[in-house]
Amino acid sequence: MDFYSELKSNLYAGRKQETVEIVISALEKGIDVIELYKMFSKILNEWDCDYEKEPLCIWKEHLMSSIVRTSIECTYPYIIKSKVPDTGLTCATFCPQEEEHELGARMSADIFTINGIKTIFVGKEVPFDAFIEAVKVEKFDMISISITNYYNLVYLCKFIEGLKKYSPQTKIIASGRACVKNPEYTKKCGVDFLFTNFDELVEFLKDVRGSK
Ligand code: B12
Repeated sequence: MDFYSELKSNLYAGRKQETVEIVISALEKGIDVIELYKMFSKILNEWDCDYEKEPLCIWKEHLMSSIVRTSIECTYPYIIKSKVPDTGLTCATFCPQEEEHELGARMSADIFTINGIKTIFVGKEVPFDAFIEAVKVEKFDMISISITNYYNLVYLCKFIEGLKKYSPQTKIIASGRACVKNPEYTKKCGVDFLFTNFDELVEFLKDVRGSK
C-alpha cells in the first residue's frame, strides 16, 4: 500500500498509534512537511459523513481529526529544522468565534513559520473582543483568518472592520472553504489576499521573502 492510502486507512479507522508511527517514519525519511499537510487536507476533505445512515460518523470525525492534530504537532522539530532565516515579519493565524474547523489554520501557521515569518497560532473560536485587545497592542504585519462554515462568514467583515480601526496597516489573508467559495464577499470585507490552497500561500511567501 502506498503512503497516502496507508495514512488514509489508519486515520479513517481511528488508529492513532499506527498513524503517528507512519507519519514520524515518513518525516525521518525526509517527506516534505507541506506535501504531508496537503495529504492531510485531502484525506480530511474526502471524509464523507452521513449521520442519518451512520449515527457514529460524527464521533469518528472527531476522532480522526484529533489524530490529525496529534500528527501535525509531531512535525514541529522538522519545521524548525527546515525554516529559512527570519524575515522580521509577524503573523497571527486563527479562526473567528463559532468556527471550530481549525486544522487549515493550524497547518498554514507552520507554512508561515517555515518561510521565516514569526507566527502565532491563536486557534479556533477567537472572540471578537479578545482579538481587538490583541491588535491594540500587537501590530501584526499580517493576520490570517480561516473560515469553513459559511454561516461564520459574517465574522470576516466584523473582524476586519475592528482591525482597521486599530491596525490599518496589517495585511489580511483569508482562506477556508467558506471564504474560497465566496470570493466576492471576502473582497467586500476588505481581504487583501485570498488563498485556495497551501501552494498559493507558499508562492506568496516566496514573493514576500524576495522583496525583503
Ligand atoms: C474535520 C471536520 C470537523 C472537525 C474539525 C476539527 C478541527 N479541530 O478543526 C469537527 C469534528 C470538530 C467538526 C465539527 C463540525 N463540522 Co465539520 N468537518 C470536518 C471535515 C471532515 C474536514 C474539514 C477539514 O478540516 N478539512 C481540512 C482543511 C485543511 O481543509 P479546508 O478547510 O478546505 O482548507 C483548504 C483550503 O481552504 C485552505 N485553507 C484553509 N485554511 C487556510 C489558511 C491559509 C492561510 C491558507 C493559505 C489556506 C487555508 O487550504 C486547505 C487545503 O487546500 C469536513 C468534511 C468535508 N468532507 O469537508 C466537515 C465539514 C466542514 N463540517 C461541517 C459541519 C456542518 C460541522 C458541524 C457544524 C457539525 C458536525 N459535523 O459535527 C460541527 C461544528 C463546527 C463549528 N461550529 O464550526 C460541514 C460544513 C458545511 C457548511 N456549513 O459549510 C462539512 C463540510 C461536512 C459536511 N459535508 O456537512 N468538523
